[in-house]
This record gives sequence, C-alpha cells and structure tokens, in this order.
Amino acid sequence: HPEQAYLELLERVWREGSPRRDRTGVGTRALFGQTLRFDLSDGTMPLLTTKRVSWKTIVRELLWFLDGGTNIRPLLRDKVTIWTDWPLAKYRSETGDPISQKDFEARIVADEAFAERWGDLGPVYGAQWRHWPLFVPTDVEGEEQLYRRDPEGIDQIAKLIHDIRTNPTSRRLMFTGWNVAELDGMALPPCHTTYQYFVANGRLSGLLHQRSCDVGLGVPYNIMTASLLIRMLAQQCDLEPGEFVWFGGDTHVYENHGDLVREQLSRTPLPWPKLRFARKPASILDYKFEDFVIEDYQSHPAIEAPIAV
Ligand code: UFP
Repeated sequence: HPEQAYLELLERVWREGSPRRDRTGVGTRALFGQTLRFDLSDGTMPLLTTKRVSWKTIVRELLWFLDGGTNIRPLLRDKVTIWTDWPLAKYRSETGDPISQKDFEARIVADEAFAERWGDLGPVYGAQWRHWPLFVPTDVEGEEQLYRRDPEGIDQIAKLIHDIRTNPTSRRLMFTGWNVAELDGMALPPCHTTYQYFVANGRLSGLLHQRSCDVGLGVPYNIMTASLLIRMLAQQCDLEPGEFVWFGGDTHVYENHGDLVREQLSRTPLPWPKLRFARKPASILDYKFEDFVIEDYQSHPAIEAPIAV
C-alpha cells in the first residue's frame, strides 16, 4: 500500500532521528533529506487512511492560497482554524488581552477593522504565489532612477500555467514562496517552499521541496495540498496526472508526538480515495469547494496531537 511509505518515514524519523532543540522549545527528532513518491495517474490521492485527515480544510486552504489570501478572515468564515495560532499569539502578547481562541476567531469574523488589524499573516504563500512584489521604473533622469511598486506584482501561478501549456519541456516550471526579502514580515516562513513541474507522455508530475516537515501533523496536509495542485494544473493544461515527488529538508517528529506515532503505526492502511472534479473551471482561479469530489474516503479515526507554534 502506498501509505506504507509515509508510515515508514514516520517510524524511521521517530527511531533514528537525532534529538534536537528546536525553535518552539518542544524538541524534535530529525533526519535530513527524505523522499516520498506517489503515483497519481490512477486518480488516487495521498489522503492518509491510518488517521482521518480533514481534506475539506486542505481544499479550502489551497483555494485561499490561490486567491492570494493572507488574512485568516476568509478561512474562519469557512470554519478553518489552522492559521489562527500565530495571529492569536501576536494579539495576546501585544495587547495583554488573554482572549480565548474562540472569542478571537468570532471577533475576526464579526469585525472587519479588527480583522484587518489583527488577522493578517504578512506576505505568506498567497501574496508570493500571486503577487510577488515587482518594482517598475517611473522616471529616468540622469543617474537617478525612481521605482514604484506594481500593485499586482508577478503572478507566479498564471506564469506557470502559461509555461506548462506553451513550453512543456521547459526546465523552469517552478514557483516558490521563499521571498528572501520578505521573510521577516511573515507569520511563518513558507514550509512547503518550492514547487516544480515536469511534463512527459501527456502527464504532469510535480515535486515539492518542503524545507521543514512536521511528519506527524504537517506532512499529511502538505502532501495532499501538493497533489491537489498537480490535479488542478493538469486539468487546466489538458494533461493527465503523473507522479508526485515529495522532498523533505529538516524532516522531524516532535518529542510529544510519541502517542501519535505508536497509535498510527498500529493501524492498517485502507484503499486510498480518488479525486474527481465536478466540472472543468474556466481557470485555476475559478475552482470552488464543490468542484472537489473525494470518492470513497474510508479512514481510521482522527488522532489528536499537540501542535508546536
Ligand atoms: N509545518 C509543517 N507544514 C506546514 C507548516 C508548518 O510541517 O505546512 F505550515 C511545521 C514544520 C515545523 C513548523 O515543525 O511547522 C515550522 O517551524 P519552523 O519555521 O521553525 O521550521
């Protein structure tokens, strides 16, 4: 079963990873440079079955990235709370208000000005994918050249689709969230960092370089996001899906995820579900949640584990 590759990674990192202190203070065990490969050509998706993974959240988050979103408000309207931790921690520490997560989220949804002030994550994925900052010259006078920031910036996704369609053997079919100049302004520098694509025999394959990988909690989401994107890009470019290759840099399991590891490794994978699109949207920006039909997703129950912020 293809899920075995994930389970073996989880086990290997837990058993062999070198213990390290990490930014969050929790501590991890880590291996460097790990690979997973999944065949998407039969329509199946790497949606884990040894625990329930909330694919609806993953789809909504991906649509938010593609929409250029950087504020948690639209996510919270859809009841997606995976990005709340960072703005909430910032709000609490800057105001001293010990507000509960529930109340904070309710206020972001109800109060637009509050959401603008406290709900933004900085120039994270959506900003870089769709509006990478671009500075264009204004006046050229003598040696002085003045620049203004183009409000739209560079749309890496539109460029990628154009390039896949017009130059499928290009070796430059890439986009990245790793904007060095803007990392300091981001709530979290991109974890799923750089995406690359490859077309052969009418099939689109994709590779994700993920710099930092929480194998227990993050990776199940990240492999699904990247696979969804391959499927969407393939549909838009009239190609069939090929393979998804995942490459993990610092690949770690948190020290407090031992129960998760033991529980999940005791379970037997079930057949993977398939993804079908309800229609072909006019462009990559026109996908709606309802367009994603996940067929036959059976899984073992969810496993709760603490997230390190
Ligand atoms: N992390 C993931 N995937 C994600 C995401 C975060 O695995 O999509 F947003 C984990 C990796 C790491 C932490 O444990 O979150 C980010 O911390 P750092 O920036 O120090 O690598």
